Amino acid sequence: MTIKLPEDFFFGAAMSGPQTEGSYNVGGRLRSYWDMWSDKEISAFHNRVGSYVGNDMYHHYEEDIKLLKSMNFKSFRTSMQWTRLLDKNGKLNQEGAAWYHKLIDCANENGIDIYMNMYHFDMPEYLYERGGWENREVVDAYANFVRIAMEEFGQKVKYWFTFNEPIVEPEQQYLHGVWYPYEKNFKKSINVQYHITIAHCLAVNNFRKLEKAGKLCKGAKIGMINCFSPPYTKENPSSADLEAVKMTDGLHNRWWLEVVAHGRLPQDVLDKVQNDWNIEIVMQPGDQAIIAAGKVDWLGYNYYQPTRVQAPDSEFDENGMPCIAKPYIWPDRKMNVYRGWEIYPKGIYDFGMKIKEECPDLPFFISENGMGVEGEEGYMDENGTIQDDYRIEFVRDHLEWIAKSIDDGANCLGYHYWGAIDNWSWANAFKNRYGFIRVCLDKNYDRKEKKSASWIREVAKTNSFE
Ligand code: BGP
Repeated sequence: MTIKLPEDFFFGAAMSGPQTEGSYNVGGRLRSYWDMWSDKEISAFHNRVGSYVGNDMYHHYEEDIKLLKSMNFKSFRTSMQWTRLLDKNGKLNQEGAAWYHKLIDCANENGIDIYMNMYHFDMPEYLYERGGWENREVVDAYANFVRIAMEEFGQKVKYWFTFNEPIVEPEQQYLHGVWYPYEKNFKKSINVQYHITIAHCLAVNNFRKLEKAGKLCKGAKIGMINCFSPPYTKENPSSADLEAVKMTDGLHNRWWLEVVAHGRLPQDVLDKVQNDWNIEIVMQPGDQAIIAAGKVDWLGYNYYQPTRVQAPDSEFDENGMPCIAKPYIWPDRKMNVYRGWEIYPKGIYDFGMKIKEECPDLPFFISENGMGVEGEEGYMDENGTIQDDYRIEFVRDHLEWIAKSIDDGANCLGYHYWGAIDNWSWANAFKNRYGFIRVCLDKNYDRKEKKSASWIREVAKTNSFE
């Protein structure tokens, strides 16, 4: 059966500055949190490959843009590294700006829209040392960074995004203890989440001011990108299971949806945190008005896996921290064993319908979806092409559910595949490859198409697939 997507539905690629650019110490680039962590503890990174090289896009950008164009992609999301664009005084670093001008010009010349995201987990080291997102002054520093970037590139970048996955740093660094500094402290995590929220809203406000002053392209848009995941629980749940679903959804999903669609924070979540758990979120006078200005023009929705939860064993842990939920293992789940993530394409539909219900006026697009696989060399044929049928199946199945969500009224405008060109994946480094394009680490970061590249090329050309 042929499945058709709307004619104006767009395909594109998602990547980020810190995972692709490399050239970490040229052109006045400052050190980032990732450079710091790599230096402190290289053994935390797969095969001891730290943050330094990305996929060498700094040198390959012209070839990369042409590759994206050849796959009939209309757009490319990357992020501007704060560490490359500004110096330590918060002023423009001309050499860094010059590289971004080259990248953006090249995309524009090739008819590829740049979707410019302003933050992808990459705090400058000197600001991290001042407390990072725990420090409200860093929030202002971020707003300054965004303003300078929009002033510099506002005439040539149409689509701006404030954050990628703003939930990830609070959780990975301060709640689950997975990323440096490995803390498990809900109070810190929720306050970092709050500060990032304020940072987002200030950035939107800067965008609106510049837009009003005629400093941006005609039709410019501002958005936020987040990893949304529909929370599910077991069959025949108890009321405690349902409460676990509600709070998981509240903290991960609704928190951001309410800010970007309605300019407010979810009151039930604030009540739970501040009244039931007695945890202070440090707010300043005037914050409510700042948050009211956080509404965006559209939303990027990253989807990889569903969240399955059930009631926690107790309400608080041994350190007095609230327990929100504990994982529920669905007996029928199908896993991507390399990443440890469940593959559940219907989840992309379920959350699309949730956006439709809860934020009916907010258009969105799938801003990340993809499959990372370890040991892809094992799938290489005699011509050196990776036969990645598993990736074709993964994308196809998700596109089918996206098509259904559009049929059922979701305002989903397009699809960006994550890691269209293999890139560096944080602590996993180059363990799992996501790309339609392979990056040959042993051959100067050469690019080579995988089987999936010709498949997606056809899909993006015709907006249809079998
Ligand atoms: C998203 C991030 C990306 C990317 C992707 C794949 O959460 O926005 O930066 O890394 O996940 O995850 P990973 O690289 O950890 O396999």
